Amino acid sequence: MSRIRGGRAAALAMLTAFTLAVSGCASQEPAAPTGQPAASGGAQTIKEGLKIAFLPKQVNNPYFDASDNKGGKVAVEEFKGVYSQTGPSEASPSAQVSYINTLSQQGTDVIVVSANDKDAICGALQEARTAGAKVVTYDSDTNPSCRDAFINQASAEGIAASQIKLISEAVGPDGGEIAILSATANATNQNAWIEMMKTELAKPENAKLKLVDTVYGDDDDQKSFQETQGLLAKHPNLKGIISPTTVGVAAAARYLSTSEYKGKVQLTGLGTPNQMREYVKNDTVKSFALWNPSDLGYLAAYTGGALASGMITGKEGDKFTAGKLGEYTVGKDGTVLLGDPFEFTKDNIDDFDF
Ligand code: RAM
Repeated sequence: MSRIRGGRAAALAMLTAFTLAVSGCASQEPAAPTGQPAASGGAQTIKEGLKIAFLPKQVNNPYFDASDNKGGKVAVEEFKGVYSQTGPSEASPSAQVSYINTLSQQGTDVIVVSANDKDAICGALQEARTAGAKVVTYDSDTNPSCRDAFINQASAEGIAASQIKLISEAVGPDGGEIAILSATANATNQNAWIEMMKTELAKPENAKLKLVDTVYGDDDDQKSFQETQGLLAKHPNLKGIISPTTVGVAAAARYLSTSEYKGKVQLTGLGTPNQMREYVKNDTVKSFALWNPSDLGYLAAYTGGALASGMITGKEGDKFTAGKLGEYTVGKDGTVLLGDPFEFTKDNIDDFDF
């Protein structure tokens, strides 16, 4: 967990700290030249010309713009592949199936996907793999049997501990009722984080916080806004809301900022600095967290390139170099861990632009 807080640190130190925080398990040694594998068997470099397609939960979400169009694209260009992003405009469970089928028919070498549902897209992904594609999940995993590797932004335990710590600090020592505003009800990442938050809340140090409701805004701005309104009407004693989705936390902040609850009901979650800046500055939100989404997309692209080039197979212990991020080792169940979440406050938010 990043303990780094802004305020006294100079902007440069903060950016360096953030880079280190999001690099997590990357080694501190200088990165090998682009596309060079770590010492292991198999191919030595990422093949040129690989078709690598990103399929986010939804397009037009600033979080996925950063992960895909800022991170993934840069990586694919570094190893001279062909980058694309495609996907549904709404984050619903089966909306991604037809996109997977099309990508497979187009002979895509690597499909990089954030799953709206861990099972609903499995059949389509298996067909794509049979047709020769490698599948990398990032952000939100599928069932592990349906993909070659999963790029995890941060551990579920780390994310949950950070979210509970932030709401606990915001609400204060008396604690009280809290609620969660999530994304879609089937999202693998959200459900893992919610389960871990319940585990955190069961710890004695969090005994004064009581989770009274969990609602779903479906990563839709309007629905998230209305669900926030509904929560406040239904729970007059609510002291805090956690929204571990960039869409949800921005919509909840917008609602709170002009309501009678501003400053009385606390809000934290996982947000992008550009979407949350206004609400941190006007004191609707004290702090929130996230990782660097463009590093997540960058790492996912390099992992896909290494898989499609035969440099790794996705088994535990496989090592590869992800360009500027350095060396990574595949962990249990084909998971590659990016790093720790980072906390944003009024003191450091202007150091970031994504
Ligand atoms: C939203 C999505 C995504 C999640 C981020 C924090 O953009 O729900 O899956 O990781 O928020």
